[in-house]
Amino acid sequence: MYKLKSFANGFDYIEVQNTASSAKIALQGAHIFEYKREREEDILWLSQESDFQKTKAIRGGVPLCWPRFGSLDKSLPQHGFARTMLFELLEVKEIHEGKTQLILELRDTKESREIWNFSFKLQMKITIAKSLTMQLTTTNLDTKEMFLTQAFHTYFNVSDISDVTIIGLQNRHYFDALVDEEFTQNAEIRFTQEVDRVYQGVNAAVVLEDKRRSISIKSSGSSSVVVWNPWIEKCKRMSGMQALAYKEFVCIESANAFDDFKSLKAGESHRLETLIC
Ligand code: TA6
Repeated sequence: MYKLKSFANGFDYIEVQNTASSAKIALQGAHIFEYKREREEDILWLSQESDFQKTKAIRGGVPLCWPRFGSLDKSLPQHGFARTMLFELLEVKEIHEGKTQLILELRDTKESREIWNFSFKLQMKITIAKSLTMQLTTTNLDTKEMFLTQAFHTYFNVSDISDVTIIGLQNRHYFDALVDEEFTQNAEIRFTQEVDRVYQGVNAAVVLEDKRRSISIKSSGSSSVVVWNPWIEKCKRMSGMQALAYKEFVCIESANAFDDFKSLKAGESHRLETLIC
């Protein structure tokens, strides 16, 4: 079952409910801001200060970083513009009683071409079941080559950040954005300070171990993963976050970031896919 709904301010979203799970997806940014499995806490964290204002990115859920991850390209907003643009809902398919698939699409507009002069098609396919599958396919409809970095900037709900371990990134090289230096990850990741890292050469599932559950994040079309928690001081400076919000989430972001960028010739496509289960 699914319903098209709007908040009082006209912010449109789709509510999905099936026998295995439920979800809410904003048309703006094709932004999944709720995903729950039957009889479980929300898998995704959503800030209590999220006010669902048009053209303002939702804090939490799965913001789409596209056509850039990060802020290296000063001609574009941090993490690109897709997360604040209105996608078109093309299709909702109830595959079976426990699996619902949605397809949303964004095409270039006069506004987008003013800040990023490309014709493109961006399609987000979301499968809501006892697992969550996200497929983001970029097609270069322009005549010139397209440089692309991107990420599913997923905020995972955790019992308490100090109870969290991230497994599967051992021995991977990473860029530490806090000190602009490269390191190698030795042990499993625990949190005792701000962490903002881009891991490269990732080709296996990453596991989020929390006190109450274990979540696997497996990607294809990607070999980079971003791990972020703002910790105490940065959290106080973050927009749309309460001061203690850092305790409640960790971002594990399947990406094409930094060295894992993609370059699409005219007519070429690339799909970034992530399975969360
Ligand atoms: O993915 C980590 C990061 O790049 C952090 O440096 C922090 O800026 C975070 O994204 C949130 O960015 P946003 O633009 O959503 O406030």
